Amino acid sequence: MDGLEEIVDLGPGWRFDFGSSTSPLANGYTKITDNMVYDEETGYGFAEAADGNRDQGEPDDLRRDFILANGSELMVDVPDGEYDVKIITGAQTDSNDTTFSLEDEDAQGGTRTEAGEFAEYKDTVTVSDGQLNIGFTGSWARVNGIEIVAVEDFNVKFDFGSKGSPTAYGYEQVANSLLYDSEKGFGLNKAVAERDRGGPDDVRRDFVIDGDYDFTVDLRDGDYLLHIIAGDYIASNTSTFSVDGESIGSIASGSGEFGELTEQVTVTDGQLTLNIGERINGLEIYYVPEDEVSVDVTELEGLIEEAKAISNEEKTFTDSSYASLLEAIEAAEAALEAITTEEQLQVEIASLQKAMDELEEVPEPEHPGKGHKDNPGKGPLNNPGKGPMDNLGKGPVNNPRKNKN
Ligand SMILES: [Ca+2]
Ligand SMILES: [Ca+2]
Ligand SMILES: [Ca+2]
Repeated sequence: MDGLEEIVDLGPGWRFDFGSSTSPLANGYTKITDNMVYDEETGYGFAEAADGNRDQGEPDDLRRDFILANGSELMVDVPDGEYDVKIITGAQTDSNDTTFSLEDEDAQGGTRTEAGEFAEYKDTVTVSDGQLNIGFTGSWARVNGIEIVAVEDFNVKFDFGSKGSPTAYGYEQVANSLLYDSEKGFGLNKAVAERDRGGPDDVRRDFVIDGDYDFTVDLRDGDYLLHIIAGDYIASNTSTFSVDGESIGSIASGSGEFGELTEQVTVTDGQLTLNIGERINGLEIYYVPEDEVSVDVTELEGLIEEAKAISNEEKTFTDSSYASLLEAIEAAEAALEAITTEEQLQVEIASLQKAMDELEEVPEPEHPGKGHKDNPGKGPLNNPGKGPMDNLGKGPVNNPRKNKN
């Protein structure tokens, strides 16, 4: 890239462009050369210097240059967690094969590519020792680029349009004739029309269009934010969008205007299918990690168990005070799932404790005869063996273990 070009922020993660110290660096990437040995300060590099590098001039800054990595190991310090790893390998003027392994797992890849072909291998790996280790073998083992992105930072961007128009940097191209196949992992359900208006930018200038069509992308199950861009530089437009048969909204725009729509959706079968009416220019998909509760709720859990162990089978407490306790337990259990701050936790604990403290005992009957009428044999005083304290394991209210989620 030249000195005037703006550095593109490709998002969280590690993106390495392999090559020589003088070959061009792909925008948004970090250079790794063949003799860059790991050091703790940078947190990445080869275990030992690799076999050399080449620059074949084409097809782009990332893939034109590579290092020869047969027998080499790349080390990258990362926080423990799950990572998507993408290995980009190939050569503009030679056939190629590259095999790799992540964290000493089984070798993968190795598909032979011919001159000008490039392979992109993707896998997900768990790192639990603070360092991602990638080993390479193969008669050539060229490494052109590597991308490492935490699963919680997953995102993918699509630029729709004509095959010949430019694809926005950092986006995957979806040409109007690109049909879904499982190897690629995304595509349309049928060929549709396209237009390229030449402006205002690479995402918006071109789009695909049809009255009713699907765009499908393979995704891990989970929640995602969809950010859709639609419009036309020279015409007004109304696009409608739905997922799993349910509308997620529409974008209406005047001539030369572009609208955007952001919606959260849930993927449960490994695939998102977006049904589209009319134009779509761009689509960005961001994974939404499950909210991790950062508050320690152990104290509230303990109090809930304690509260649930209080039985009113023997009518020890007034109906109204016991009903209040049951309500408080229910509220506390719902709060366990929703609490995000220490302050909320203390409010919930105080509220449940109050309901426990305010349990009101039924006064002793004035005439013992009343007890007889009701079946004295089961009364708490007459038959302690069947009293509430000995019955803890049986009723649902008395068995906190079965109610824990
Ligand atoms: Ca490791
Ligand atoms: Ca490269
Ligand atoms: Ca586009």
